[in-house]
Amino acid sequence: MESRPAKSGDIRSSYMTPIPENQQQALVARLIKACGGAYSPETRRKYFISGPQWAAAYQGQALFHAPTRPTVDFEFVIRKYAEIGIGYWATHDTDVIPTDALGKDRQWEIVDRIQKSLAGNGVRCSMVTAETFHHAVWAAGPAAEAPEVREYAKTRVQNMVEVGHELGAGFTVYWPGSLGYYVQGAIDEIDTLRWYAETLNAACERDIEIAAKKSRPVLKHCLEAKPFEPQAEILLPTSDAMLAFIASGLLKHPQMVGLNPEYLHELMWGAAPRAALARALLAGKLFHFDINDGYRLKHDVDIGVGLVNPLDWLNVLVLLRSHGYNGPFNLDYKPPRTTSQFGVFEVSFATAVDRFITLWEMAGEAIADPIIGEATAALRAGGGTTDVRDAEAVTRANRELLTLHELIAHRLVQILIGQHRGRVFSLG
Ligand code: 3MF
Ligand code: MG
Ligand code: MG
Repeated sequence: MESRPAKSGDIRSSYMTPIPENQQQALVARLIKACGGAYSPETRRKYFISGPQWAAAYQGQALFHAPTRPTVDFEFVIRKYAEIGIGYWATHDTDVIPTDALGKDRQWEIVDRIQKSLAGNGVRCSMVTAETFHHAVWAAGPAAEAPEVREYAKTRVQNMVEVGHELGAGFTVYWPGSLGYYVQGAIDEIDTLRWYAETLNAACERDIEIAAKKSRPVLKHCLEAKPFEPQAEILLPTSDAMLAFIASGLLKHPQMVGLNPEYLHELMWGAAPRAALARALLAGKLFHFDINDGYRLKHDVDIGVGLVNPLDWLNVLVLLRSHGYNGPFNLDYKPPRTTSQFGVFEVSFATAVDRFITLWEMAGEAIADPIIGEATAALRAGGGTTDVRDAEAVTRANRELLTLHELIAHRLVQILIGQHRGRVFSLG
């Protein structure tokens, strides 16, 4: 490519001649190939990574943003996921079934088409979720005061349990996004939470019935918390709030209900996602995990995994690998508005999967690293002292060992940037 001369003294201002529209995809394809480090579709399929219908079909719209990409259907998304090597697919009911067709014959015709599309591409449905936040019927939330709204909510979650069994899913997720309020004092929090529990109870009971009929295991019912959006105040804003809700006595089948934490949803309120995940693991409730990235105390920016906080992500995966998490990693992010429809699959999903795999394998390296291993063992051995009632003696016994905390953190950065394998940087 012919370059125009750079402005003096600034190598970054060197720019190319315009690239005609019909050459842009080739440029993107050539540069993403030049990046290297891509895994084969066969390798990618070895991981329990799921691609949501809504993430791939996201058109770049938001409150202040018009769409930047065309609509795409599930046949297209499933085929593209298969080509990349994303072996699992997840969907909301209304991502694929129009609201007025839910529960009707038209729904089952669509489900049949989905089954054909999945089978034809060797992709499996891992998770289904009822959308209880977007349609006007949810204006006052899925557990509104009016009984007919709540009865309708029950039919929606029960219908999705049925669709999930039909599609062979193992998980169903609930993001009660609109369970909350904008203005103060109009709704009763306790009644609302009771009513929401009734909806989950209805879903679990229908699940038990269908699973018995179909000789399938019951689904894993996963609650997903988000601290802000779309309500101003949210009744179950964090994964911890949801753990308390599961244990509150309101659920008839609490053993069927666990969590689908989302990395960014925890980060958004200022939590350490790793600690939130640890608490879910301790409670035996880490069923499903939405993976993405973003910033603390900002809105739900849904950036691709590892693009903002790769070091934290490495540590998250060390935690999950060390403690045997074996559920799905669901790519719940939004390809940026600047990414074209071509880019969504060529760049956005392919690289999200590859960053995840790289970080997962790196986490294996961190777990096996002899330096981290020895440092951790030394910290756990302590210095040894005879009088454990003597604060000064206990402090002295550990004083030098505690430097290992920072040494371990340094080693993890070395692993992240490849220095543990001898990557060196010129001092120029
Ligand atoms: C919103 C979300 C949701 C949930 C989904 C349930 C649209 O911030 O994260 O994605 O994940 O509704 O799976
Ligand atoms: Mg989200
Ligand atoms: Mg999510």
